[in-house]
Amino acid sequence: MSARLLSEPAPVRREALGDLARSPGSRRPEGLAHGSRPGGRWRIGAPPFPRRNTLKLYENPFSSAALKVRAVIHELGLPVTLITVDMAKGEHKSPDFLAKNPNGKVPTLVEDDGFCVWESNAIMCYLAAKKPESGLLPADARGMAQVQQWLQWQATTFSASTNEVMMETIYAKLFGRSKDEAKYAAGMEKVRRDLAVLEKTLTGKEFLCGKLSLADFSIVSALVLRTPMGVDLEAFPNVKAWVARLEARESVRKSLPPM
Ligand SMILES: N[C@@H](CCC(=O)N[C@@H](CS)C(=O)NCC(=O)O)C(=O)O
Repeated sequence: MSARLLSEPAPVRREALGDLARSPGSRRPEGLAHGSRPGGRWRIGAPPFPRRNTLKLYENPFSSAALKVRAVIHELGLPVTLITVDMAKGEHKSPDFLAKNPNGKVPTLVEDDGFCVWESNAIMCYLAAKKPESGLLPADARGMAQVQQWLQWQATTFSASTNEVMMETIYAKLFGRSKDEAKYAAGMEKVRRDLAVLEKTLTGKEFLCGKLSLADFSIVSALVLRTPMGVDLEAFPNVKAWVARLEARESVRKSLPPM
């Protein structure tokens, strides 16, 4: 968690992530201001930034769980300091980080008074609650239940399917092992099953809950990596259009991993 780690990502991550890795000299996506002082930090949010940020997101640019939180931060225009956790160096298992999140996972949100939240969906809810007028997490019981339904579906169902596929593509490459075709095929079958659920839900709708909500950011985050995962959306036109709609948003574009 230092300036060096952010400006010079560990070579193993750059190499292993192949076409997702940023080339030397390429810049953080537009909108992520590079902190001028050391500390491995990027500040995001609507300028002008307050002199002192109270929110810090410990994350990694290549984490899909962190991507959704970054997108929501941009969408809400909250000033947050991003701190890159170098997972290749095991920083997420350091005593200092485990004190913030005993799971040793990113993303993790920390406030100046020491308040911590982990689990990306919980972090998004916490951030959206700071700006209820955004409507990303409706306050009415039914609206909230529908958004929560999709957040739970993402955490229990879609993340499991997409993780199986990521393990045999992105992570297999990262760890230098060959793809297990049987596991990949089994994972893809589950991803297609889940895409069919999304396809049906999105019939005649712009967003999963009608209006843009946390549900959209949570679920689309895994599909941003569809190309390296080998996921084809041609058979799911509603999903394809919904992904394009979200990827066209500035908040999502600014959150993409460095290419
Ligand atoms: N359910 C968690 C998943 C977090 C997660 O698995 N993060 C990965 C990066 S995408 C991680 O930190 N992995 C490190 C590890 O499991 O040791 C969330 O949504 O925040």
